[in-house]
Amino acid sequence: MEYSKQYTKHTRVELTSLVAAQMSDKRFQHVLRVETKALELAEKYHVDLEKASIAALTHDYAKERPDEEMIAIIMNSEIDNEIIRYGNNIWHGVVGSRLVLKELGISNQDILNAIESHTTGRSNMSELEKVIYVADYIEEGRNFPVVEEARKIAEVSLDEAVAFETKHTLLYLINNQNKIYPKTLETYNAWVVK
Ligand code: DGI
Ligand code: FE
Ligand code: FE
Repeated sequence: MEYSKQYTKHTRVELTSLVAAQMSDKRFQHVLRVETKALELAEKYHVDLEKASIAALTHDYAKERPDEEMIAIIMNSEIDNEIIRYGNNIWHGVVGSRLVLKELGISNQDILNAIESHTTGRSNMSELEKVIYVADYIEEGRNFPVVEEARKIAEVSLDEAVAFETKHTLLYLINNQNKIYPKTLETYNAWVVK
């Protein structure tokens, strides 16, 4: 894909190299599959393809940063320190959006919000945020029990796909007695409760 230079000074190929340098090849392959799925959803639901590509490529940018560095970034930012109790799964989107701004110079707020909310969702997600949230869940490399059902729903309704993912993520977390981040509940209340 040819980028317009509105959202990043880099070409797509340059951006993929910058992302690849941040992570294992296994995770980078996941990122490329998220981009493929995000472009598919963006086309279907009329979301900007360039923003979808950039957000997908950068969504896990911070995932492999050392815990100590992530904690230091959180402590030195306006982010509520309460998040420190939750671990990398919850940190990497929130810290990632800041690092993508600072290190890659990507400043479009919709893209940064999509990175920030990609793990937990939030109540007021834009169409781009929904695309990234869902693409990350259903990319072709995923193979958990309900993923086929999630893929089918995503072909019909982006909002229903957000609801399905949110409900099943919460069920999974509860079954495993994992700590629930308040934003995950906010997303459940906004998107799943009738
Ligand atoms: O980074 P990825 O592995 O591609 O995927 P992700 O960022 O969507 O999710 C990372 C993990 O975070 C996933 O196993 C589900 C988990 N997660 C989502 N919401 C919560 C959560 N973990 C906890 N403890 N609490 C949550 O509220
Ligand atoms: Fe992630
Ligand atoms: Fe991911």
